[in-house]
Amino acid sequence: MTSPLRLSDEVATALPAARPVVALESTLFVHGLPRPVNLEVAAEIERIVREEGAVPATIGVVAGEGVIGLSRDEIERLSTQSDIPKLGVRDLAPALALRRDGATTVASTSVLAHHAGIAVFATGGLGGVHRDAVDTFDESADLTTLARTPITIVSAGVKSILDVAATLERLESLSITILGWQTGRFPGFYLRDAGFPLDWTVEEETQVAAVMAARSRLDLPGAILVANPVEEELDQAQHDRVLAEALAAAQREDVRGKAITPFLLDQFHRATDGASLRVNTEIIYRNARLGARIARAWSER
Ligand code: PSU
Ligand code: MN
Repeated sequence: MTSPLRLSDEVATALPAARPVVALESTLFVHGLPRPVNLEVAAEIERIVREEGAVPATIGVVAGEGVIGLSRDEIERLSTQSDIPKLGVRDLAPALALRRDGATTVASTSVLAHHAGIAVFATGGLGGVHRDAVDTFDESADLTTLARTPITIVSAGVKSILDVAATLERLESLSITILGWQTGRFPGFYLRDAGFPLDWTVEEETQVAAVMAARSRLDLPGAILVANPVEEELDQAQHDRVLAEALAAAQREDVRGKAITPFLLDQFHRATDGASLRVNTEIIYRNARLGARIARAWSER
């Protein structure tokens, strides 16, 4: 059977040579960031990964091909076209079969990256349990997918738009390892501390690589989440006010399903006059840098 994936030349050369590769997701810049900065950010993430001595593999679906290492033109195609679908894991097979374009989420990017043999993935914030999940059952497929996908993912915790306490409970039930990067507190994306302690803290990239090796020796099925807090957080009072407004707007406009995360992020970007966008891009850049360093530690071990 032929592989459903297409690797960029750079990635195809790096992987068999065990050189460091960092997977990056496309939903982040296609649905999570406004135009035209999304395109700049997508390019800057790759530049940072390269600066740290690793190969970037931005992942998405183009004309029915799962692409591991989108070209500049393909990133532009996904970032500027309207109506690019947000593809979860359940959408991958139809998108490939029907030869569509699509952006991949944390969940579907993890699956494709792992399939290609990539060990480290850097993103912004993980999806999780939504605040009204008791009524809506809205829990991101990021969680259940990471429970069965052995990849190491660098993220600034989960977005504070979610029910963080419930998300942490689910991460525990699903046996997803969490390592606080130089912190003992779980970060809340826009905020450095979402208000919950962590059991494990790591100080160095080599420690993360050692945890990855131990996980692999035990043949555990799940992901390792490296929780990397942002340095300059959003003003707490502004955060709480904008969040309350954004949640009310979502309810008023009856936004549901996979539209809710992009909707709330967009509300934040508008209501904070760019402040949340600055924090958001900073988070992504920091995670890309750390992801590249972890990928290096992993390949040098
Ligand atoms: N974090 C961000 N921006 C994003 C997302 C996360 O900073 O755009 C995206 C990721 O692709 C994540 C998805 O997998 O939101 C979660 O969506 P949902 O809640 O519908 O599962
Ligand atoms: Mn959802």
